[in-house]
Amino acid sequence: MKIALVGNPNSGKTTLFNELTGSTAKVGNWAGVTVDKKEGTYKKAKTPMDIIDLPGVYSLSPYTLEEVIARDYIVNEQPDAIINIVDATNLERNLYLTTQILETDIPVVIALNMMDVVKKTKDEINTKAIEQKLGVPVIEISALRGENIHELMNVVAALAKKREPLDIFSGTQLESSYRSLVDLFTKHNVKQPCFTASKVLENDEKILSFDEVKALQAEIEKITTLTEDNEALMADIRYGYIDEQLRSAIKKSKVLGEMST
Ligand code: GDP
Ligand code: K
Ligand code: MG
Repeated sequence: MKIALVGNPNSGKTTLFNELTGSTAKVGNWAGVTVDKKEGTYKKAKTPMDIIDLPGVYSLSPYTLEEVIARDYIVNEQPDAIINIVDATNLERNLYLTTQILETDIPVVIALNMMDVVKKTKDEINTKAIEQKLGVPVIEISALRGENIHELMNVVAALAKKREPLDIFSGTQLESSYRSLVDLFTKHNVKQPCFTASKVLENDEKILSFDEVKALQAEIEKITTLTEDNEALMADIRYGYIDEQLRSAIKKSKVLGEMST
């Protein structure tokens, strides 16, 4: 799972990144430019998380190189979650970026950083109220002191937990074709390999006409023979799945059942 750190310059991104990734960190460059690209792994979670430190930005507008890099990454790479690191001593200005991040459909957790400083001042921050207004978890941390980091990552993991694609093919006559197609598409980095495999088996013309699928046509034909009957066959498999797996959850009222017959 891919987690991106996004925040203003000097909000503590690098401090948090180092705390999370330790010796696993690698520094490179973003393609074609000399802005640092830092990636590493957070190993203390049940599933290790790939962490990427995006360039510090005040906005997601397209004006600076850093903004374009951050924006392109969020839009094109679709991280599983964003940690929006916010300098709690400079809340209003930092939330300007937050509003833009929250306009994407990617899960977001706000890490309210520098809470060690806030606690020394008389400032009060109503974290729960911010959570309620913005509709995302807000976790108070101190990146510098390593405080509350594990709690932050637990919330991130819960939010970003991958949903496994539904598998309706077990025990059906298309099971082995389905598994081979998923392997093929995964190997060739086709997006949504499971969905694509299922749609190919359904003889879905739109999916079959995608360039990345068309390029694999010869290999697809080795795995399965598609005919117009495939659509009906897939419908049978879907209804079979629903009947077998979900029948017990759908209690039909006897009266209604009798009335409809
Ligand atoms: P970046 O520009 O977002 O990568 O920010 P840095 O990680 O470089 O941090 C900017 C400055 O804030 C550095 O001097 C850090 O030591 C300091 N800093 C980061 N996190 C905290 C924190 O939780 N508490 C305090 N007091 N200082 C912090
Ligand atoms: K800095
Ligand atoms: Mg930095």
